Amino acid sequence: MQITLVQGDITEQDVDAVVNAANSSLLGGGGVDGAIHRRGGPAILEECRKLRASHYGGGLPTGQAVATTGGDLRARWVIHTVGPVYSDTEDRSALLASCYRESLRVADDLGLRSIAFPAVSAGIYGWPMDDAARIAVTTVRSTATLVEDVRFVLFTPDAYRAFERVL
Ligand code: AR6
Repeated sequence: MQITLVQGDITEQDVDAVVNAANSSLLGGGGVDGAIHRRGGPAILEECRKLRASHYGGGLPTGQAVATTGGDLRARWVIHTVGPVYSDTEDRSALLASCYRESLRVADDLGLRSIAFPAVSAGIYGWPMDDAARIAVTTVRSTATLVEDVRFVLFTPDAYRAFERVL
């Protein structure tokens, strides 16, 4: 597996799947979630609503992942995962690691070769970037997968540098 770092906008990536740092409602939000739904168009939300009705009446649990169409994105798929909200008092890193593992498992189920991840939980959900980067990279490295190209797409220079230090 090759791991690469990109500074930029995940919605522009030419990969099989982009991962969305969603919330359990799957119905959109701010940050990377808002950007993906804006650029990908209404087909993504439509599939999210269907998934809620068919499988996730109570919402997608934290640490799990599920795929929809990529709509108008270059990526054919969006894999939605729900990161944990950062906590000072409770160690939720296993849930954050699960987001990366489960996203790769969904990609494997679909037979995908390339995937782009944002820094899940490291925005609105408040996870310190250095720690989020460490969990992201170590989890992806230690996951058995057929995905060959894993791209971390970091929105800011600070986030890029945090991932660079870990790599
Ligand atoms: N491309 C790549 N990275 C981005 C982009 C983009 N277009 N936009 C933001 N980021 P966040 P979370 C970075 O807040 O912390 C939503 O409302 C951002 O700078 O998107 O998991 C959901 O609906 C940060 O480094 O996700 C949830 O309610 C990283 O992506 C909640 O936010 C993640 O920030 C999830 O919060």
